Amino acid sequence: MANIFIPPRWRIPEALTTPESHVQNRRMFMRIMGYCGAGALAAGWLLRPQGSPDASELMGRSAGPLGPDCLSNAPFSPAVRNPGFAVDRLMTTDKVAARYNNFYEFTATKSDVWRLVGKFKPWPWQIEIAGLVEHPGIYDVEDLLRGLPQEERVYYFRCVERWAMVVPWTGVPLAALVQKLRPLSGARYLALTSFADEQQMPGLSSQDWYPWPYHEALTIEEATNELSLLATGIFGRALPKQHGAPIRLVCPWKYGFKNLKSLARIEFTEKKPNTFWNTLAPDEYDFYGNVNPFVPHPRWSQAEDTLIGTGEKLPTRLFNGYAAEVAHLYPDAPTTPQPRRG
Ligand SMILES: Nc1nc2c(c(=O)[nH]1)N[C@H]1C(S)=C(S)[C@@H](COP(=O)(O)O)O[C@H]1N2
Ligand SMILES: [Mo]
Repeated sequence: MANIFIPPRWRIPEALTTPESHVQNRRMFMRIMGYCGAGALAAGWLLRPQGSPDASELMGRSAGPLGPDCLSNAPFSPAVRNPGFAVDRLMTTDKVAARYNNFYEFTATKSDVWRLVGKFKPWPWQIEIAGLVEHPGIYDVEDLLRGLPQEERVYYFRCVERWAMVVPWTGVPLAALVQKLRPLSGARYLALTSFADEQQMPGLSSQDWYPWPYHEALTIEEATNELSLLATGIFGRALPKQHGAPIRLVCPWKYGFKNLKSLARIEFTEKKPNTFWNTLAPDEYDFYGNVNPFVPHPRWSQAEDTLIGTGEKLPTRLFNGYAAEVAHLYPDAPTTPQPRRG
């Protein structure tokens, strides 16, 4: 009993432990596809050469949210979907997701981000590793990710503004990178910083009241939770620029604002770092940013999600449906309705 080793789910393509809320969907997936079907699907992704035409090009369109201005390349490579991470909701389409974005470095208008990313050059790309870690330095993103396990996961994603989507991300578990970098014993947080260049990102100078560059942070326990992903792709191809090319954070139990895009720097710290939205409006956005239907935003209820694309309304779930994986990190999280503050 004492010595049973349960490997983290990102180490094994077939999950041994699947959260209750995902079990039914996974069974259904298996029933429909069978293992052979799932294998063939995966092989299809693997065999598709990088840079092959995407759907919009095949339809004879060169512009649009998945057109050449929006596409990026490195360091993505296609990976097999891990069926241990599934969502019991209909998938959002790639085009809907690619033209409804929050990326304030370009504009605060969600429907216009994809139109403004043409000058953004997310390659070649370097990431600085700093602070309390054995291997600080400035690395090419390919070198940083080399040897780490890549996989695809379908996650439910929910913005603090209440819109939500269901999308497949490709990436590496952040835990695997943290392990590779070897934090020192004093390290308690990861401070993450986005790329920022006024020449490439028109929103930086037009909204100069924001505390650029965009910055976020996680505790080490959050960063090494099996759900935390550094995504390099979405919908089986490299991240379009508007989704945070070439690499961005995805922590699906947290509101969208924690999911920092176009990652340029990671610092391991002992002290709790400041974060962009918490600095701007501490009463509205706390450090953790965990999805919780029982804690209203001061200006709106957080009890309901609206799926982009379909407009379907769904009850918001505690930790966005990922309580099985993360609830133990937050023993004090409210689980009954709280009065609105502010
Ligand atoms: N650098 C940066 N990262 C960011 C943001 C941003 O404005 N700048 N917006 C955040 C918010 S509020 C959300 S909801 C998600 C949106 O991700 P998506 O556009 O890929 O759906 O990105 C997050 N990451
Ligand atoms: Mo958001």
